[in-house]
Amino acid sequence: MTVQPAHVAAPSGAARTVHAACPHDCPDTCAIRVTVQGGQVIRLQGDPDHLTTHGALCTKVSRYAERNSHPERVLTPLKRVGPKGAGQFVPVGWDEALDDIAARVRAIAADDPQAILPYSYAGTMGFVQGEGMAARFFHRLGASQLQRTICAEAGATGLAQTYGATVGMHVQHFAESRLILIWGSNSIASNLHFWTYANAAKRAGAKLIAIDPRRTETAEKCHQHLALRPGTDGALALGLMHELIAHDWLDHDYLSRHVEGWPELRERALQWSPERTAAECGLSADEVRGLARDYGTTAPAAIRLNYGMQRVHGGGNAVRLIALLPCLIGAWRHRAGGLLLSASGWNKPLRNPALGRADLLAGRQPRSINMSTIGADLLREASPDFGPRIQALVVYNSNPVAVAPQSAQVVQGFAREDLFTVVLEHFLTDTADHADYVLPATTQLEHWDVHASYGHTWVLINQPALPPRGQALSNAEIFRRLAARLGFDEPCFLDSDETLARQAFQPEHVDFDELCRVGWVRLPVPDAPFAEGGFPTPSGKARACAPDLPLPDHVRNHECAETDPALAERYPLAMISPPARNFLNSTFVNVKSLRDIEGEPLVEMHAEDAAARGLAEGQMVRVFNDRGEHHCRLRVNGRARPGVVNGLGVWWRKLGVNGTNVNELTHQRLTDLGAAPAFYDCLVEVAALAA
Ligand SMILES: Nc1nc2c(c(=O)[nH]1)N[C@H]1C(S)=C(S)[C@@H](COP(=O)(O)OP(=O)(O)OC[C@H]3O[C@@H](n4cnc5c(=O)[nH]c(N)nc54)[C@H](O)[C@@H]3O)O[C@H]1N2
Ligand SMILES: Nc1nc2c(c(=O)[nH]1)N[C@H]1C(S)=C(S)[C@@H](COP(=O)(O)OP(=O)(O)OC[C@H]3O[C@@H](n4cnc5c(=O)[nH]c(N)nc54)[C@H](O)[C@@H]3O)O[C@H]1N2
Ligand code: SF4
Ligand SMILES: [Mo]
Repeated sequence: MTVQPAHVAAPSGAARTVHAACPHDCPDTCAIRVTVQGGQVIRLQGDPDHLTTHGALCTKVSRYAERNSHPERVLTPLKRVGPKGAGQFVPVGWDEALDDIAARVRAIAADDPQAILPYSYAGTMGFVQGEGMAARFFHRLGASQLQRTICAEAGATGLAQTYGATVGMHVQHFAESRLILIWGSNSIASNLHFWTYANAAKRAGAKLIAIDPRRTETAEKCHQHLALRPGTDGALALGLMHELIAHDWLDHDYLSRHVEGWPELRERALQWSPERTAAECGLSADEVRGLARDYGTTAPAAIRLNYGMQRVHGGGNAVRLIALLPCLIGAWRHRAGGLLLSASGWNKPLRNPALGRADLLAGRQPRSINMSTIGADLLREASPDFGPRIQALVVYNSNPVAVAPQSAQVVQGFAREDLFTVVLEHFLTDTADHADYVLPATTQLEHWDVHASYGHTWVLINQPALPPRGQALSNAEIFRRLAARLGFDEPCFLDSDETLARQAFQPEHVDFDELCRVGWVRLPVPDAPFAEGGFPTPSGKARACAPDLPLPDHVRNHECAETDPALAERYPLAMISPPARNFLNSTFVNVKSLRDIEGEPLVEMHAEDAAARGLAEGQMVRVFNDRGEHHCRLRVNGRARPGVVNGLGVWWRKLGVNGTNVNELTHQRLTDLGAAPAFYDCLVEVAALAA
């Protein structure tokens, strides 16, 4: 039996509740209940019956109805009338917009379909409105492929090299840990439901230690905070190993049976005395020793690693080193010991290739463009190694003009008059402002979807609660209509959104009817998955090194005093730009009640650094380097460590004082593994802004 969407099945006047899922790029992937009456959402709450959601949503998504009914929602297709980037549009009908887009796409594809590039990320993490019908469309077209690296690829690659897949502990078992290292994660802001479990462990007597350059709201609530220099996590992991070896806090049995390459790793770690480690990390040698003692002598010990620490040159190697720590002490033997960075590898094997239909490439192998270098790539001319110049972009579920590194180049690329850009959106974002056509997309309350999580082990359904506002269509429907206009006559282009939802997972693993009835299906993952080894590597062992895998090492930032002293002379401050708590990347920046909590774009600085520059709390400053200049308010609020400034992201450029955000300052150099951006590996200087 299929559960009907509320707006279809509800007798007029009666309240009805549907199962929904939070669509955002957040490890918590909450289960939601939406109650609708008379075409209005009357209640939107975390599902009390879903274990990890336990009835609670974050502040942002509690305001989802406000975002949905926002007066600035795009409700009709819009066609550009002003200059590129000016955000001047007139409403047009769907037929006119889609006919014109199809004609432009057809003309470019006739020459070389690789001149067309899809650009999407995790505005919704849903399988249907993400790479469902869209993937079919671009595969059939033979468009360029997109390397989706902007968030997690350094860490995911490092984790998979070590364990064989992006897998780890169950989030709920952190409640039973005795020691939790919260490493590169502001959990209260960006992993709230993990924090609930960490807090339960704390109440039961566990020790919590935050490893983060910034004194976050999470670090404040831990027993200890180690404010290391950005990009030195690999060194810290090696220094911890040194102490674990020196004091013989090792699980020799686990190491010998379940780890490949331990002798080589041991040799390398022995080069990292507490003093050397401390000097590299900007910590004291006693802090390094104390952390190692806690980690080596407390069981079960768990690490909640998160992506904040891998947005630097050496992010991939650092994840490899940290992921080996639980193997040294045998922490994996207990279900409340080990490490969690990502759980997505538990659901990946259960996904259904019938959803994206890579077979529609029919033997073609289009080039692949890295989304993190979109600024540079939009400006590249045709060449034998690059291929054709990018002539058309179709953007959905992403806001690259705000979120991609080195905005000056990104904006210059999007402003090309000869580039044909289509943006599927809810709002006129910085990216939509640069479109030739903006197409109104449905929201999570208005469409079907299926979700898996990178922070827990359930699959969730999202049933539509409301009819689409205005003329909005789902992403899948927009690509379906474009496919019809381009004459793609394979039957898969007729599949409805609900059919796509059914196809997302292999039916023998996820029973769709149960998914609709209950709201979620739990994946069969063992409680303590690596208690007896059994990593999903060829040997079943965790891998430090192997003939095909070099030993991990500490890799310094692209931009730091040791790597580039001349640059550090001019720009002595390291800038990190982690998320603001009440935004989700650049989503929600236009929701007034949330923007009011965040206030305005700001940069946090240590009191000594402010004094050295004659700067005071609350004044307006320019943050600058060779790439650009960003104006914002200075906060001397005790959250920044010396030598590091924190520019909280990711604001809309057009709401910035000088029409910029922090990405005006970041660069497009990539990480050691995974070809990801190094957002938090960035030198700047700060000065007063002349009145
Ligand atoms: N409220 C909110 N929640 C979010 C998001 C959001 O924008 N807002 N974004 C979502 C997305 S897309 C993601 S990927 C995740 C991101 O969430 P996380 O994976 O937790 O990553 P970040 O928030 O980037 O950074 C986490 C912490 O790492 C610290 N950090 C920065 N550089 C370093 C370093 O070199 N070493 C160490 N040890 N720490 C460092 C930062 O100060 C920050 O406090 O959160 C998701 N959840
Ligand atoms: N300086 C700096 N830059 C960063 C980061 C940082 O920490 N610092 N974080 C990076 C990270 S981790 C990430 S993941 C990226 C995130 O970058 P993006 O994935 O681009 O995320 P958002 O900025 O949230 O933009 C998502 C857009 O998708 C739209 N959207 C949502 N649902 C739908 C839908 O169903 N259909 C359509 N058509 N549109 C929809 C939303 O309205 C929103 O405008 O940013 C990166 N950029
Ligand atoms: S953003 Fe994260 S914490 Fe908030 S509702 Fe969504 S999944 Fe839950
Ligand atoms: Mo992300």
